[in-house]
Amino acid sequence: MIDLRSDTVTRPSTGMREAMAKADVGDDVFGEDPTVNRLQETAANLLGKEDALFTPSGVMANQIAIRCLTEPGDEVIVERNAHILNYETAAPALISSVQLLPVDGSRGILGVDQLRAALRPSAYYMPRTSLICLENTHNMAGGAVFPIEAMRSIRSFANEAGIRIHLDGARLWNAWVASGVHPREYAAQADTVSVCFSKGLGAPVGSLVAGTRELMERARKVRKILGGGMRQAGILAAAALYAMQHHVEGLKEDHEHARMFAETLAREAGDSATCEPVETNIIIIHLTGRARSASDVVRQLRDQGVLLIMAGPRTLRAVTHRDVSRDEVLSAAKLLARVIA
Ligand code: TLP
Repeated sequence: MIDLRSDTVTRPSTGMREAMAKADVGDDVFGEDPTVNRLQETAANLLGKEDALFTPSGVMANQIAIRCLTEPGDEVIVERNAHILNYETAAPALISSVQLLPVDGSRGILGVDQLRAALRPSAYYMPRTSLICLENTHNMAGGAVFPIEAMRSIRSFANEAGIRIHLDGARLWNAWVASGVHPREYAAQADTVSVCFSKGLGAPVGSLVAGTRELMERARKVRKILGGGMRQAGILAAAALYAMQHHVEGLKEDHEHARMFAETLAREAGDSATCEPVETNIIIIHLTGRARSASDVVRQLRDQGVLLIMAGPRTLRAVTHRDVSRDEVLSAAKLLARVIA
């Protein structure tokens, strides 16, 4: 099978498994796992934040941040196709008792004028806007990189308006590799930032949220409430450390493969499909010809050994990652072109 459903499907590399096996561990609920502590320090330092907290998933990292940056009854501005709005099972309502206000972005990118228009005036009968969530890279916008200048403008608007910012940086590594802008620069535009080690970087489990020491103290408590207090988690933290040290550079190749996938599809499928511009490792494909529904295409491709996911009734998503080769990516694109042409 050529599995392009997500960059989460990768298996730990041999070096990563060795690092996991050798990890020094302790009970992290007591704060005594040396490898978890090392990961949190290393990541906080990379992200230019005072502290960081290891979490089992990206959803938990995002939800902890939202809980720490809002009060019940607040409103949180999100981009309409954001992961937090669409794929986190209404967790902000369940966990933080907040309401999400979706705003249409352009390839996931929000402008200051839009945010200003979405900001609630201060009135007792209205929700209080307290947080903006951004996503970089933006998953459903096709791995789009949020330009650092746009983030800086949002940051200064938010500062003036007294609103805080959370950055869902599940794929901040991809943004770094594609743009050359250091994660510290992106993270500086937000109060909290989440990153994932299990997407693209090949770790089996693990994400992290970073921010001030004070926020991370609250975050530790929220993680415990959510059942995310882990014990000898150093085995997982070792994979995350290994991923940061050894697997970031390889993302360049994933990006290259994604571009080649889109080019091959454009060449072979003619006007049966169009792709969103490819900036990183995600390809969003719109069926534009006579091709049936995206679900039919997914089924037919599966029968021929290629896995993609549906991203809409006539939209598909393919994601390149370290466990698929250039040849596999190219043959998947050719097969897709045959199926839809
Ligand atoms: N995204 C997954 C699916 O849930 C769609 C994927 O295959 O892309 N933020 C962003 C931007 C994400 O893309 C994801 C995962 C998460 C957060 C959540 O991470 P996990 O799955 O570790 O909770």
